[in-house]
Amino acid sequence: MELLTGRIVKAISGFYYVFTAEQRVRCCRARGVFKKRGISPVVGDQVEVEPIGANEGIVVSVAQRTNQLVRPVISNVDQALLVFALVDPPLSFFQLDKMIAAIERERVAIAIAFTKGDLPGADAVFAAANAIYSAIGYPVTRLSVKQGLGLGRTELSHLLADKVTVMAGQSGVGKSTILSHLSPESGAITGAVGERSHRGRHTTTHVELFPVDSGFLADTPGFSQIDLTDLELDDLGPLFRDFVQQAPQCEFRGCLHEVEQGCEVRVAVEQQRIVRSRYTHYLQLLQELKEAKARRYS
Ligand SMILES: Nc1nc2c(ncn2[C@@H]2O[C@H](COP(=O)(O)OP(=O)(O)OP(=O)(O)O)[C@@H](O)[C@H]2O)c(=O)[nH]1
Ligand SMILES: [Mg+2]
Ligand SMILES: [Zn+2]
Repeated sequence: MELLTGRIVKAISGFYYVFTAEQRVRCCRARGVFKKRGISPVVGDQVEVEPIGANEGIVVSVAQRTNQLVRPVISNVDQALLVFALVDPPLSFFQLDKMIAAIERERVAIAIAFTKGDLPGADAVFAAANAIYSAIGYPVTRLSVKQGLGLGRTELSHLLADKVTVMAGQSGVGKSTILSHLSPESGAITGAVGERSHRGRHTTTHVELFPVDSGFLADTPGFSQIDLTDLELDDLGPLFRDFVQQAPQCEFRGCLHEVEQGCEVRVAVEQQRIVRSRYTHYLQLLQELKEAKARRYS
């Protein structure tokens, strides 16, 4: 029998929903041999399916993964789309820098979408944010789902083409709105309080990929609860890409960029090659790490 290639888009209680080359979803079981070998297919896996009838099948092989995230459980992630509202809720540059560090830690590429570009006050916030993050090298887009801004072929769609993208962002920033716009069949609920309340015990790890153009997009509730406190102190700096770019010398000597003599990061901040808010947020996160360690060992 002819095998079909596909990607697992949803996994619930031993059922794998595979979006196949036929451009539709088949509900599949996994071949028993996986369990014996300790392989458990996950969302994002590229698989081969032996079709059964029109809508079902058996997963017979799983391709080697390029990466695998733990929270949420998903493999082969090409990029994270950090979704932050410009206003309502007001943009927190600290939360953004924290999330960037957390995703850098997973070695997943980052793009940033600033939403609610139609609301009063959005212009100035976007100008400030765009100046900072574009300069560091992160792709930045400005969206307004209300005005249909930024969602066209050349903008967000372009960023998502051919990639597996997971969205991360706080509640109420417009993630589900983006998803329902790009994938009306996703049935994403917007404006409602997220996943947690209305589903069963699968909610915290539940993640689903939706086909958008030639790629896949996931709305991930769990991704927003980021915790960096298990990092070693000197592993924080390298997660700030601008520090590494502007002050590579600091990396060699394990500098924490606090009070050290000859710290190149601090020189770069003074010379405005590193944005001061990024440095301030780094120090704030470093402080959080120190306090967490103190608690752990006390
Ligand atoms: N003015 C304006 N409102 C928006 C825009 N995008 C989303 N909203 C509104 O913001 C609210 C929250 O949007 P959601 O898409 O549900 O937010 P979410 O990120 O999915 O939130 P959670 O599911 O709780 O994590 C809704 O009332 C949307 O209508 C936008 O571009 N402009
Ligand atoms: Mg939502
Ligand atoms: Zn330094």
